Amino acid sequence: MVTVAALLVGLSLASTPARVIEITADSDSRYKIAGMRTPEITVKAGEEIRLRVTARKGKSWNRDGSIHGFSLLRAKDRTKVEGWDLLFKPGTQEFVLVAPSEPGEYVVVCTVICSEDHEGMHMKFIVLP
Ligand SMILES: [Cu+2]
Repeated sequence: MVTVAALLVGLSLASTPARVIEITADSDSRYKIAGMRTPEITVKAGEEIRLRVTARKGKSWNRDGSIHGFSLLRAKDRTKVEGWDLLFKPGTQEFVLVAPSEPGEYVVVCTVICSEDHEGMHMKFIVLP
């Protein structure tokens, strides 16, 4: 029994798969997360994230076929976080990303004019120390 327990601990330390965060970029120009009335993403600084996105077409989209975007901005000055400027095609897609190293409040904004309600497509993003 002792041996088995030690083995299990060893395995859990050795493999730390990226946490999966599932969001929907919906046809009504809103981000949605299952179980949350107001979608919000919380991560740890420097954490590896697997972002799984299901995108549904709104009333308009980009010429390259992108139907919604996801750009991470620092809340204090609205500057973009490098590596977090994504574009979505219809359907489900995954992105492996590294959370910002600086804890604080961020905001996700859509970068595709996806409908007349596009300006309302944003959500809070918190980075914990
Ligand atoms: Cu959008």
